[in-house]
Amino acid sequence: TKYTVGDYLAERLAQIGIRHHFVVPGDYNLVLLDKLQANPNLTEVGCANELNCSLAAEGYARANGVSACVVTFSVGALSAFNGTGSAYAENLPLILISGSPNTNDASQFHLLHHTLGTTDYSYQLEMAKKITCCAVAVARAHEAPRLIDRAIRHALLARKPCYIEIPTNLSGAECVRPGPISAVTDPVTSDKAALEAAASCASEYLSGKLKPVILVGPKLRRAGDGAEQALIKLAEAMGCAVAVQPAAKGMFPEDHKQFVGIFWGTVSTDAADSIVHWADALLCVGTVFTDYSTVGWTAMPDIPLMAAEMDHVTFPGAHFSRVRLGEFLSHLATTVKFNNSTMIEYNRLKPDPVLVRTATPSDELTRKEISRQIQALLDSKTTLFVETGDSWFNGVQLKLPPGALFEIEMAWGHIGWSIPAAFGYALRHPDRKIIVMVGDGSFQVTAQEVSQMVRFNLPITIILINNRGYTIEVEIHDGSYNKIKNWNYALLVQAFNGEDGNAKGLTAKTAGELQDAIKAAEENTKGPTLIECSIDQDDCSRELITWGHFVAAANARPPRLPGI
Ligand code: TPP
Repeated sequence: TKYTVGDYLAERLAQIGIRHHFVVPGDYNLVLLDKLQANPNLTEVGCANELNCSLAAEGYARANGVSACVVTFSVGALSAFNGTGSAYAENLPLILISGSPNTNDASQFHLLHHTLGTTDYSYQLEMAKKITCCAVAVARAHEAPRLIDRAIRHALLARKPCYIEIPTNLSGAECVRPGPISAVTDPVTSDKAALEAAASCASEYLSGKLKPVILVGPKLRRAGDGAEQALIKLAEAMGCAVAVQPAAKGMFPEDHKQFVGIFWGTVSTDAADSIVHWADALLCVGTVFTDYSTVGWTAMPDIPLMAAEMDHVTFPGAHFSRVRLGEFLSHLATTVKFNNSTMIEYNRLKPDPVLVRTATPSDELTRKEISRQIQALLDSKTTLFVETGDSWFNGVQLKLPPGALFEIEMAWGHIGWSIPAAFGYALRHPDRKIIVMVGDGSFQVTAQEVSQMVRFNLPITIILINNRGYTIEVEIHDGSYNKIKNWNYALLVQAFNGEDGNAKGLTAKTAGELQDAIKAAEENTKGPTLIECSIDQDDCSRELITWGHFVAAANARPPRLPGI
């Protein structure tokens, strides 16, 4: 049988470690889907719509390091651009693949379905260029190997999404077999001289300071190349305090004696902000400073920063390109001087652990009691997904036991992300105990994807916190638009069962009901369990309110007009 463009793409996806590809079919991609299906190493995963499909692939990339999302032209791809944007912002190599019109149609000036009704079919590629690190459109079958390899290699190296467009009449067209996969996957290593220079510059800079602190950001894990392990070695060699940005929670072990909490300005945990602001040198490792992570710019550190990034390091007064993060951290660990002054200070000012009151079973359910019960659920096999909303603040305050993982989409911040993302993640890590904390408003955006959790028998626990509306937005800027229609969420997820599913929907209005529901969720090993937790509309975290006020103030800065 002949070897085709579709076979080539399938083989490359399998070779880079993709085991599941997320799809929504459409006539422009059907032949391609057949080819992908024919590869024994790939399992096709259908999604309810392309937004969810792209977010499921986004979650799969978190678990697997790389993912693929296959959609049809325009009606599919334009929706999948949203999850692709997330992958860009969150530094995840998601390969977006779209079918496209027959190659004869453009030159014949045909009008086609699923298009804008003009005869220009390049717009989707042009749009994709803005939200991926490499966008290619195959126009002739013999170009496919070169273009597919180029897009995938760019994505893997940059840790960003890429885009591959394949016309409907080319997926089955004849094509050569792939060459060695190392040409696509081999990492770029550091420039030796730049690495040496960067490490000695860093040691020298740090030795001239009295109070160094390490601040960890979300790009640490995304960098791969052993950077997380290397950071622990470096931290131990330095002996200093290690604070973690909220989007990097779990990337430095929370039971490590040098962990000083989540640095999130005035809403930090364990007083991490007091030690970060006391520092006279801040080694920022893969950090991302946004209006959200700096609490409306109120917590932007005001000393010069040393930034170690995925492929370069920048210090006050120096810059080194092509220095890989893992290699840099490992190298620096061997040259740096021990200085634990910030740990000594931190141990003096560290707040005492807060005693959490256990509610009695008949007590009305509160946010604090929900957190207390979720805390008890976390173990070394847990991955906790926290959705945009008060779930961010409640999730960030939980203590992660060794081995527990934490997922948050703080840069893109798409409400509804957690449901499809947790689904995609669970397919790759069926052995992990996956818990999702999500608000009612967010859940309404992507609720359909619970039906895939049912279809694939995934025992995900969804803690849906129903506070009757968009509370986080109430704190930033209130209006009638923050009220939403209430649903019967427990009944809804059971509707997804159809005739053969194992989804359970439960409700909890008291502490005892939540305890029972969690027990039932643990017993339901064949499908998802959603627990609708009803709490008072005004029951939200102090952190959300404080953060919301500062973010609102940053949003409301008046325009600065030049020179008038
Ligand atoms: N649309 C998208 C796709 N993403 C967004 N982040 C927003 C709109 C703006 N937004 C941010 S949070 C939020 C909205 C609409 C409400 C979240 O409400 P809910 O999930 O109920 O969480 P709560 O704040 O009540 O904890």
